[in-house]
Amino acid sequence: MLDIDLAIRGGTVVTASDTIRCDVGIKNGKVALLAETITEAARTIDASGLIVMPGGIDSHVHLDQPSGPDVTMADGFESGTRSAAAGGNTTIIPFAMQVKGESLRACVSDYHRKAEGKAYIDYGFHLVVSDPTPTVLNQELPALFADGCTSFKVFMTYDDLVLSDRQLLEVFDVARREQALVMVHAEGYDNIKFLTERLEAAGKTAPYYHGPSRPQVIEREATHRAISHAELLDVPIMIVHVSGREAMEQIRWARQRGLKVYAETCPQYITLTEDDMKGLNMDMSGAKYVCSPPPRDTDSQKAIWEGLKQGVFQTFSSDHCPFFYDSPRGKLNEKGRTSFKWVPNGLPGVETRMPVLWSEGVSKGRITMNEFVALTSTNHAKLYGLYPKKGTIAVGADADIVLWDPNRKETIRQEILHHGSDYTPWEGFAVTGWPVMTIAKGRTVVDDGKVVGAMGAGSFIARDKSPYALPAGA
Ligand code: DUC
Ligand code: ZN
Ligand code: ZN
Repeated sequence: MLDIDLAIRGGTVVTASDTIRCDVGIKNGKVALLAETITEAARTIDASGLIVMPGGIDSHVHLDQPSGPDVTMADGFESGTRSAAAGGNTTIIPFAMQVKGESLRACVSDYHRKAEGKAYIDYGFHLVVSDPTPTVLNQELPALFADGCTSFKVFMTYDDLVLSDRQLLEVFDVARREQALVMVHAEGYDNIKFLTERLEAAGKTAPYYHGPSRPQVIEREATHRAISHAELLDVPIMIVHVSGREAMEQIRWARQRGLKVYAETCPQYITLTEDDMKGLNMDMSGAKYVCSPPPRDTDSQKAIWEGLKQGVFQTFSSDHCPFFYDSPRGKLNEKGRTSFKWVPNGLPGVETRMPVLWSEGVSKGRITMNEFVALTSTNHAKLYGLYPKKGTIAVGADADIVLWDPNRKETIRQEILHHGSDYTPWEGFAVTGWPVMTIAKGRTVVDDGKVVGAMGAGSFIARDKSPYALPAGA
């Protein structure tokens, strides 16, 4: 006798590969039994009419990140994981961002302190390498990979983060040697700086001009450059937050050459356009939509959908990077009011990622339910060393599950969300399909919008080395 703690009964279980009518039995926080009917359990949840899916894994989230002297991030680990859980997620992977001149190890210890006892759901850390000193490259990175932070991000832009081509090669080389997965922010520093100065000289400083300061050609050039560096060293890379057709063409080209180039896109690139940054007649409200790369146009949205359907993208992440709008420490900081250049880049979206993709993708017939699970959960687990502990519903896996009502209609509004920001870019956006219960390690965290889980129940997950980070010629 198995002594099941919890049975989820009557639902349709959907994984990345299967759609099955069965009950799910949970014991000690893990899936213990899948059966046509489970009759005996200490507790039962009726999931009739609902879809039972692996909880979302959002592998691109920023929390409690240093954002310069004038700006504070709107979410730490408490509100960030609460909001994530309310949006159907059971794991997130935020970034531990090295500030230039700091030890990366000290930075990770600092993030452990920030997260300890605060999280409602499990979390890992990607590293951000902004200062690849010999100590970072030869000692700190290998030690941190061994501690379970098995992926890192590099930036090709931003004064405080940009790496030179030589530095990119140095860190790619370490990634290859250590089997770590590299995530690349592909936008070129000099190109953006050049256009920004031109725009400012012409008095074009409203938030709207954030878009023209970094057109697709800049993303395309950097994507190509990153791919070329990766080819030179035979190291797999993940191009994050791809915004449109031009970068996608580079990714397709790379794959045709046999290169291991993975790609991620985000809700902003299927639902927003650069016109959102105009706000109301070029007022500051366009700042709410300032993120990088910027949202493009409707043709780019069409391209991203092609990519989602054709497998160009492995992951659909939120790039949750939450700032306040109406705050002197947010989008409307004093300098931000003088130029788009000072408006912090990023949008809150960890809670709306899954409803937006379900509604626009599954409900509108563009992708299947199984593709939805792959894009929001399973592929994140596989790429980032969490599979099969997470990212699927199978015997032995963590009981990280979302119960989803495919027919529920909601209108996204700030007042129903659980994040720390004072706005959502999707205010008034109507969706069909909504998470009605989030279960993490067998415990209910969110029940119909109400947070019932315990702060601190989520823990740090040391991730395995990614099998997807093995060189093509290994
Ligand atoms: N890149 C991100 O990944 N998030 C927010 C800002 C940025 O440039
Ligand atoms: Zn980025
Ligand atoms: Zn990001």
